Amino acid sequence: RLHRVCRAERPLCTKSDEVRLAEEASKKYGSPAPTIFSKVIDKSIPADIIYEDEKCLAFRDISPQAPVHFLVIPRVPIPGISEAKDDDAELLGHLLVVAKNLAKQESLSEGYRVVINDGKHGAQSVYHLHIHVLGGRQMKWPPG
Ligand code: TR5
Repeated sequence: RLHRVCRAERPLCTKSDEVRLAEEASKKYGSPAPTIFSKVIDKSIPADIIYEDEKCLAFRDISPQAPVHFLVIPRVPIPGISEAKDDDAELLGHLLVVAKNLAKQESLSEGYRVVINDGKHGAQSVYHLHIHVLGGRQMKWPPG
């Protein structure tokens, strides 16, 4: 499985690395209000984490809207896709690659839906960028 335990196994991903990431993020994005996902990242609240690496982590949605429903989030607290910078292209690409690798790992061979909600009209509720991956049932179009 792709699941890797950050602190235990990856010397790159130390506490000071997290502090450095936070400093870089605050230079780039200001200081966005911390969300519940910051607590998932720092493990101060439990989550069903299915994957993590130095740039991102993925965990199961607490209120699944499909038999498989997980979120992929960057470690840096970008509030939403509309606030990502053009030079985040590599990170954004990485999140998508992780999403599709995990979809395969979750056996979503019949297909799946990838969603990013943004802002009020997008019905975003947590202002830490996240990619939803939903699968295991037939999706409909258009979404509500
Ligand atoms: O509405 P948007 O696109 O912002 O999606 C936010 C998603 O975060 C929703 O699907 C929620 O169900 C999900 N969510 C909210 C919390 C949470 C979570 N997923 C996993 N773990 C969670 N914890 C611990 N706490 C939440 N408040």
